[in-house]
Amino acid sequence: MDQELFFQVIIVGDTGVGKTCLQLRFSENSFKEQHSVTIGVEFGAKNIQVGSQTIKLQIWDTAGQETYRSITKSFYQRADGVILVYDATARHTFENCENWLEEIRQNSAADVVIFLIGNQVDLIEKGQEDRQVAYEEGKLFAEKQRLSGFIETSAKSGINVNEAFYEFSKVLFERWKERREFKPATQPRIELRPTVINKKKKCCYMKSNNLLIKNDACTEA
Ligand SMILES: Nc1nc2c(ncn2[C@@H]2O[C@H](COP(=O)(O)OP(=O)(O)O)[C@@H](O)[C@H]2O)c(=O)[nH]1
Ligand SMILES: [Mg+2]
Repeated sequence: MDQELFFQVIIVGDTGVGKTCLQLRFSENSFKEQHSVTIGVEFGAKNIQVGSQTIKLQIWDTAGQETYRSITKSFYQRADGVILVYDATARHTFENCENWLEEIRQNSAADVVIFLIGNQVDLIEKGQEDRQVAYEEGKLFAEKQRLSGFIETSAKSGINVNEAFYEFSKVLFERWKERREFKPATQPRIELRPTVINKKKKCCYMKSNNLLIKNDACTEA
């Protein structure tokens, strides 16, 4: 049997878009009507089967600090994947996705897998007038930003939630396989050394405004 693979995933996005509910729907298949601000670090985990491969996804929920630049760097650094969520019935949460992406890219690993989710689409089924972000807009944004996937979900009804996490796991698995195949057997060692300028004869250089500059008047070889 294949070894179990373990991936850490974080969910980010504006407050109230349904991050905690998506995490709960996925890991416990439950839904909370009452909004409670997530305090501290919460996570849920679940196994997903991709072919013969078992993948354990551990989903970390934002700790009630859903403003840009307030989530700690370590939160991003340990993530194999990031799920960026907006509420399809609240346009400003979609517009903020650009800021979120900037923050994700500044703080995460270069090859982190990023998925975009437009949540709360159960509200739209009742009447399209509640929709504030077209499906095509979400899709176009994900394509332009070269994200690994886009899907619309409802944490309340459960629409597409398992599908979203399944697709996400597939991409994480593919990325893991690519990394394993292309990793050289022995990593080339690149050592960075500070430039040693003071090894030169002292008279060749002089100090000006705290800068060490070449002294053209120096006659020493
Ligand atoms: N109708 C509907 N309400 C949702 C959905 N997801 C979350 N909510 C509600 O939106 C509010 C915020 O959800 P929460 O998961 O706490 O948002 P978070 O701040 O992003 O973690 C709660 O009152 C939820 O019941 C959804 O898919 N559909
Ligand atoms: Mg929350």
